[in-house]
Amino acid sequence: MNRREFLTLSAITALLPGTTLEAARHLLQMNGYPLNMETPLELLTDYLTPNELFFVRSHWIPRMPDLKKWQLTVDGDVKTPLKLSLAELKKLPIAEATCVLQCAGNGRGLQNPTMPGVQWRYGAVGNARWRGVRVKDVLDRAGMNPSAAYLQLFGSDEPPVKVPPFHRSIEMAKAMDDCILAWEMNGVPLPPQHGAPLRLIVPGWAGDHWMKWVMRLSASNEPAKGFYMDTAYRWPITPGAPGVAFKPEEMRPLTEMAVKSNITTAPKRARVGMAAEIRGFAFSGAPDIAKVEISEDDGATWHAAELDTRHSPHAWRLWLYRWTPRHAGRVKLLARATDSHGAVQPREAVWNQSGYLYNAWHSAEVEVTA
Ligand SMILES: Nc1nc2c(c(=O)[nH]1)N[C@H]1C(S)=C(S)[C@@H](COP(=O)(O)O)O[C@H]1N2
Ligand SMILES: [Mo]
Repeated sequence: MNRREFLTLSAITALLPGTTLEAARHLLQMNGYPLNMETPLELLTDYLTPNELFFVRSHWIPRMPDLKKWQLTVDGDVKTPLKLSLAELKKLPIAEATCVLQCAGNGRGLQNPTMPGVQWRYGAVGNARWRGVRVKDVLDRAGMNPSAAYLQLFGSDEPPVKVPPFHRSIEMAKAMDDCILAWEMNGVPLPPQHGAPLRLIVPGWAGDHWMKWVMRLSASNEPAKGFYMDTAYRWPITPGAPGVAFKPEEMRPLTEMAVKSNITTAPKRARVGMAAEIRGFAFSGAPDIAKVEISEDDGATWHAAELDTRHSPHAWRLWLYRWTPRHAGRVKLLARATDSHGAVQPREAVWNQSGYLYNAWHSAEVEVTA
């Protein structure tokens, strides 16, 4: 660990009361500033990802609000603008959901050709239980005007001078449908690096929508503008050959995640006739995973894995494949998931110049001996 990495880890542990340097060291620091850390894939074996292992993606430096003075502002195209303290929010009906949070750029570092941006591999993803209130219950108190088709989201983090702020909006229909403003993550108060005191949960949608450190919601008849809406987080309307650069108008805002499975556990070596366990997780933008399959012949034939009993719409599904190798040699095991809408994980990911939503088949190589 170099001095800069050590200082960053010290800063994280200072932010996180009760977390040891040891725990923070499990995360892989991607760059010194701002804070971007992914989880090693082989540690993503729990149904609920422990908070201290959960990846962190922050564009700019968080400004911790004074909790005594903190209020959520609800304004814009509403009948009654509101300011709500955390205590007032907690009096509304409680909402809970177990959902996957994945950075849109997870897997960017695996794209070919390569592109700039944080070189995430597999671990900018986790699954957590989020607790808070429905956005709908908050907005209903303010009374939306019918023209309010978008909800603009403002966090308290600030960019350095001359770089764009992380301003975002989401469609009002999605906000009202199933979004949650959460103050709890896996049964404990939302940790500072994950957006305390309040963050947005957007089930099924990529992480860029999950605004952290929310301090203001503003109803509007138009989406937010600026770099993080008009240039970043866009997806080609019609896919093109690898390497092609799309113009912003040839792309639309990225919303739902793509169906994906990863292998977290596989032996390096196995014996012919001896059972081995292959494990992993699968998720999609669709509400649930229908099946996960394994191939040992480069996708010619597939065999169903067992899905774990724990599941919930928009949570990930752990799976287990009991594999008994039949022949000696080097075997490449492939995993692919199919979601509840019938979308099947593809051999190759859809090319886009920002490397979003990488979901090509994942493989594990095993040396089988007689
Ligand atoms: N205010 C604010 N919210 C934010 C971000 C940010 O930089 N600022 N990053 C977003 C992105 S791109 C992702 S992937 C998720 C990451 O959430 P996590 O750090 O809790 O894992 O937060 C989102 N919310
Ligand atoms: Mo992200």
